[in-house]
Amino acid sequence: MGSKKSKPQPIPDFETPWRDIDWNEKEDLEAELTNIQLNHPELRFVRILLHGPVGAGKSCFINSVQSVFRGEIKTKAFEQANAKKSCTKTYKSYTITDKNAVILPFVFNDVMGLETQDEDGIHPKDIVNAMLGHIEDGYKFNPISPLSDGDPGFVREPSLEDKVHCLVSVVPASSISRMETGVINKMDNVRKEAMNLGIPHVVVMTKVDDDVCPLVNKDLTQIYRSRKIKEKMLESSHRLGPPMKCIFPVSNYHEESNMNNTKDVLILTALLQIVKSAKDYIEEQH
Ligand SMILES: Nc1nc2c(ncn2[C@@H]2O[C@H](COP(=O)(O)OP(=O)(O)OP(=O)(O)O)[C@@H](O)[C@H]2O)c(=O)[nH]1
Ligand SMILES: [Mg+2]
Repeated sequence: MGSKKSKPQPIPDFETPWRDIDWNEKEDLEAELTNIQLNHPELRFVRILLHGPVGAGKSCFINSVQSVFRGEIKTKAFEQANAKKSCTKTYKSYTITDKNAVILPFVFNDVMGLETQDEDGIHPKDIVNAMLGHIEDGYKFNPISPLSDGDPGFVREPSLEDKVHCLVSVVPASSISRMETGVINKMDNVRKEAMNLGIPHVVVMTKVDDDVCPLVNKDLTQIYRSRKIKEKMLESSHRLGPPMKCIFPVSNYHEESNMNNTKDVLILTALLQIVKSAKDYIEEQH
């Protein structure tokens, strides 16, 4: 009689959340972000640069942040479903406003997505140019040749406000495992440049709602009980470099027409860490 092989049981999710999160603190997070004081005469805002693979949800994250602060769905930056090539082609700054149309003390820069092939997607040197504040708003990226001194669109003497104060890598939870080595290597080079410049680096892990974990698909508040999501965060940490405490899972507003408190809290938690890191960087530098 052959012994029956028992099927491997899936590892259960965590009994209690492994990261503390208070789903009632949306207003507190919003207030803290709205009232951030930069204490620097040359700065009205911190500049946050988003980069990552094509279709990761960079533009959607900007739109999601704007939606949270306006309390309704906004689509400032163009997004595209199933884009083969990057939908974002130009360098653009996005200010964020509150319900009274007051400009908040953080600005996002959206860039073209990274691709494995060198002739497609943003040139990694242009991400470094952006970090250094050398790229003029509205510049159309050229994947073949990065911007250099003397080219139209090159800002020779960037101000402190033109420079980037926090680098954010945006990666989808649903495809971090499948991300090509070519793209990972390019992201790694950008991270090294940021580290040389002392610029903080945070990862926003998007698409946690996209069939990654049945528990989270059903109820987003269970995100820090989900073993699968933690695995994806660990994988993001290993593949991209930053420690777990710098990885923030979010579910962007991508299909819904109503606001959702859980999404808001996750987005605001990520944003607060980004803005605080940017502020620390400015204080250390000047
Ligand atoms: N399910 C889900 N879909 C998302 C999420 N974030 C973005 N999307 C969708 O993913 C697609 C690509 O999003 P974009 O914001 O255009 O991605 P991008 O990183 O700006 O891409 P490029 O500009 O083309 O490099 C769009 O259809 C978004 O609505 C998310 O958190 N969950
Ligand atoms: Mg985009």
